[in-house]
Amino acid sequence: MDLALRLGRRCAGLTAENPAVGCVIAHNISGRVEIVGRGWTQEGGRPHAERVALAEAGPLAREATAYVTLEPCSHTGKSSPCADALIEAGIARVVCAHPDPDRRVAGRGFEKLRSAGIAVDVGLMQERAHRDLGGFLSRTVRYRPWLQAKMAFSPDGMIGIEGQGNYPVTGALAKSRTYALRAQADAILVGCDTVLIDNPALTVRLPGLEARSPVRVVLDSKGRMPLETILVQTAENTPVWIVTTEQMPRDKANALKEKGCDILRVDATPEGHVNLKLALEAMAERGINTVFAECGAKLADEMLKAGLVDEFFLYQGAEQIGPNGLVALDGSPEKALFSAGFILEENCNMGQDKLKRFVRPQSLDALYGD
Ligand code: AOF
Ligand code: ZN
Repeated sequence: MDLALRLGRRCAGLTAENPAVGCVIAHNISGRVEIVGRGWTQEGGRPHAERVALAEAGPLAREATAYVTLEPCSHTGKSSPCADALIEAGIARVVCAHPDPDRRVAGRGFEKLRSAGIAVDVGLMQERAHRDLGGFLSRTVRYRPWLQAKMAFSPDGMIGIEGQGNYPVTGALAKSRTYALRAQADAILVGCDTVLIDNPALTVRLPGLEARSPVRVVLDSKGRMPLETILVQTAENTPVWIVTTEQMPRDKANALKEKGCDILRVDATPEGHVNLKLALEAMAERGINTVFAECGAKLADEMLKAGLVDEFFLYQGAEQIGPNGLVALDGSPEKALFSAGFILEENCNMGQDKLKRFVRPQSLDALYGD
């Protein structure tokens, strides 16, 4: 199952709206356990993991055990059910980490297998599967994506210097880690202020992973997004969605569409901002499971206050910025996170910098549904 989970992670960020599932088929050949098939959900979500593993195992799947990170599907969607494929291949036992809450499956996968005489065990390494499949579970159970937020702070609680654009709070290793996180998400999210100040590309610039840049989403309530930005200029290559409100003028929306951007309109808050919850729901409707938000001060504050952040990547640079710096989260991000109910889950050094990863246990619990 550990291997199946790792195989599943290979396609994180490539399968939405489908989950990134892993599958290992192991055969007991004269007392020696041998792996005869390995599979993971393919790019775009199909074929499913089980099909890939079964294809590799061929006739050796007969009497073998299949380890799958998610309940095999039982519905005829864009392909026939994986449960049927496992039965037809003669699998003797299925060990599964996590049930599938998708209404079309929801236990029927296990039922199908059991009524064909297959032994089914559920729950092995479930907690890890719960995290790995968090995005899919979140969209399926909560109708919104799993929201990861990222911010970089100096030791004195600043995120940059006014008027100095993209201020390098952290170094090269932190940047690589951010690229990797971008690659594993289904969408990157920023506020329009970040675009106006930094003019970012928001792509994955790691050797060999350039093609894994997910859709880039900008929250732009009033339609301030300039046409000359890198994002708009590259929208034909890597998609750009602009989430806005009725306040974006029609001609501005048309000009952005002409450049290849998609416009999603949602209701505004009484203050005239994009309603964040509705923005996330609109993204989920388009099949986005996991969102990686690269926050400026305003977006971080609003998202935390709305209780929408599930996981927080807090980068800490080595150098003080001093009294002229831009303060965010009152200059005490950890305090803000702890008081919002987050716990510290990972703490590592990246050269001179530190990365602390926080999660909200409440968010993980919510993925089980009612
Ligand atoms: C599996 N193995 O590798 C994945 C599964 O639209 P379809 O037909 O591809 O079905 C999508 C649903 O199938 C999805 O919502 C989830 O319930 C399940 N995904 N199931 O057996 C896999 N990716
Ligand atoms: Zn399937």
